[in-house]
Amino acid sequence: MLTETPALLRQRLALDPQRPRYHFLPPSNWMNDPNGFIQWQGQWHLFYQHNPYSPLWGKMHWGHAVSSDLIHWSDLPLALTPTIGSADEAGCYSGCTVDNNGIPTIMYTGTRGAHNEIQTQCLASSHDGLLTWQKYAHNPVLSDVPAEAGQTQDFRDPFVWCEGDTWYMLLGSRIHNVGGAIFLYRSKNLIDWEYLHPLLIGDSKRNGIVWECPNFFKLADDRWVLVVSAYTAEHINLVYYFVGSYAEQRFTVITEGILDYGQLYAPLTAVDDQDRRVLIGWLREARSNESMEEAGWSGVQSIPRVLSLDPENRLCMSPINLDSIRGRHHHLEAQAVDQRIPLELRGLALDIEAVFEQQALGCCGLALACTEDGSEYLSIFYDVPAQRLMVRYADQERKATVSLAPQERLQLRILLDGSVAEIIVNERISLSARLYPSSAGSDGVQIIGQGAYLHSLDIWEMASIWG
Ligand code: DQQ
Repeated sequence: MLTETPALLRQRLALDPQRPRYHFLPPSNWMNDPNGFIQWQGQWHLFYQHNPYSPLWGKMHWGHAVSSDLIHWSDLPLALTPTIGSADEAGCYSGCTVDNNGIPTIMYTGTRGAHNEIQTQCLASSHDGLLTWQKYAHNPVLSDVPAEAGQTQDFRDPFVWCEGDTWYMLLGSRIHNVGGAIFLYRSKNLIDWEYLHPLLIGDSKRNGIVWECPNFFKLADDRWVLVVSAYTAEHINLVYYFVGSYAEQRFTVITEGILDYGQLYAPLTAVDDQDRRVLIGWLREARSNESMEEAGWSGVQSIPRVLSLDPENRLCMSPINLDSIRGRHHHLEAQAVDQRIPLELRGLALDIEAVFEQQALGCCGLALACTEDGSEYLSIFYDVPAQRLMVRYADQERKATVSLAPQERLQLRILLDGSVAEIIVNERISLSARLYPSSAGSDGVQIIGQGAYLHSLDIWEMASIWG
């Protein structure tokens, strides 16, 4: 049987106007969490949760792609595949890659059971530059959920880092009847793990019933950040961050916030050779299984973002430099906005920087992916008196409070790409939306607002990263 190469698959699916062209996604089929994100000898390796056989979630494999600039990616063969009769026979769930004395080493969760209910921690290493992976012969290296978790099967997504000669590992979990929990372990060899204590425990009424995909890192001299993806019974899953101090393996929270108010989930971070902490996250679909099957693909990764903290300990994010794929540039000078202003430019692959003055009673924003008849559009709207961002598409609405300081301008950065709109406001509030334009002609751009004043608008038409 002849099978299409990844390049041919990409070419065929590129005709779909909903399919992003400058965000990473696999040649076809399902993708969710980023995994094992690491810069290794100058090259970025991105692994990802992947069902290579269907555009729906299924038996999890690790897909693999490599990049030198975090923008253009090349597909590599699958890195991890479930092995029948082993700890990962039902799936290779999320995890990370570490540098174990020069040997690239993956820690991941292997699952067994009809519902992936047996979750244990496994190890694999590579001896050919991260191309092929050998699973440790005595997997799993950790099986028992801490007793204080109570009746819990959720025990997954190892995040590992090194301090001196000691490895530390976090696992996402829950405490029965309490909320999400992150458990802390340590080891001298990545194989024998000693449980220490919970790094943080959540509250099911406030921030989810299970915490998944932890990340923990130092972001300023004396500030550490914990990121957790919170799974709720109602599937309104959100990513939370906590900023605090960390000493003697204890984390004391000072501030907390929501990392994304929309579809970004299960992000993973890595530090690069310039000491930047870079985050990439899964942009979940917001369409039916039938539509995903028809499309033949599902799941997109965000554009990587560089993280920092502001003086108020809020997590700030700025997309990596995209100059190399920015094409034709459009610029609009300052002007008052009291009605819709349609622009001549059209497009579904745009990088937008809009800056508005904060007028006392005004509201302002942009409508994208608009049809001529006004029946379809994505509106991104800031209500100054309410200090609230509202993002609407079809019957979906998402909101986020964006408190501006007096005189502070509203800065909207929007990465529009087919069915993706990553929206970052004043570098500190993120709301990632999904939209499903019905044709390539649903691509109008309008400035919207009343009593508003546009300070500047810059829009770049974006090139495809696939050539
Ligand atoms: N996705 C993986 C799990 C993780 C979840 C399974 C988060 O490891 O907890 O595909 O989206």
